[in-house]
Parts: sequence; structure tokens; C-alpha cells
Amino acid sequence: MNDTVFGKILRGEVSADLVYEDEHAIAFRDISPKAPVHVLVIPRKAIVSLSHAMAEDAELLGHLLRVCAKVADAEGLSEGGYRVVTNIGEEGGQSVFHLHFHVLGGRALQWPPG
Ligand code: DGP
Repeated sequence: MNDTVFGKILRGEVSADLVYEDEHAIAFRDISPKAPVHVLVIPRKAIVSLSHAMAEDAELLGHLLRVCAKVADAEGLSEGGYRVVTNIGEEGGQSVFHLHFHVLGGRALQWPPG
């Protein structure tokens, strides 16, 4: 079983500052924010990373991106712009092995990332 701290948040065993939830996804504030707005959007389904998503997850992946945009809008980021990132594997900087999209904004973001 792919149990992670995000699994614990989904089960209510670890508390989180939830900003959105529906049947397939939840969104909550990152514990270590890298921007004034830093929200994580995760599926309820335990998928390890984008690399582990299957063809049958295509609709869910689209939904998660729509949730990212919805959260960004609710956080007031749509006009100024924002970034959506998913880290994959060790070299991609992934530390929690439950698929998640970072929604970052509220300041001018640099490119390329480090
Ligand atoms: P990544 O490095 O891409 O796997 O991002 C994992 C993010 O998860 C990282 O920015 C910190 C955040 N995080 C880790 N543990 C917790 C937690 O218990 N609660 C919350 N809200 N965020 C967490």
C-alpha cells in the first residue's frame, strides 16, 4: 500500500488547512510554503506520481488540473498569474510519493527552477 502523509491527510489522521474538496480531489495549504500562495492539489486515489498514472487516470488528471485553476482563481491568482508544478521522483524533487500538483503564486516566480 502506498501510504504517505497525504494518505493520512485524506483519512483525517493528520490535519491540514483544506481550501477545496470534491469527490475526486482535495486541496490544502503546503506546510512549508515557497510563495505567498502555495496549495497542493491531490487525488483521493493513491497514485505515486505522474509517471505512475495510467491511461484510465486521464480524466482524473484533467480534473486535477481544472481544480488547480479553480483554486488559483479562488486565491486571487488568475489575473497576475501563477505556476502549477508536479515533481516526479528523486531527481524531480519529489518527497511525498502521492501525486500532487503545487499551485504557487502571489509573487513573481523565477525561471528556470533550481
Ligand atoms: P514534493 O517535494 O513535490 O513531493 O512536495 C511535497 C510537499 O508536501 C512539500 O512542499 C511539503 C508538503 N508537505 C509535506 N508534509 C506535509 C504535511 O504534513 N502537511 C502539509 N500541509 N504539507 C506537507
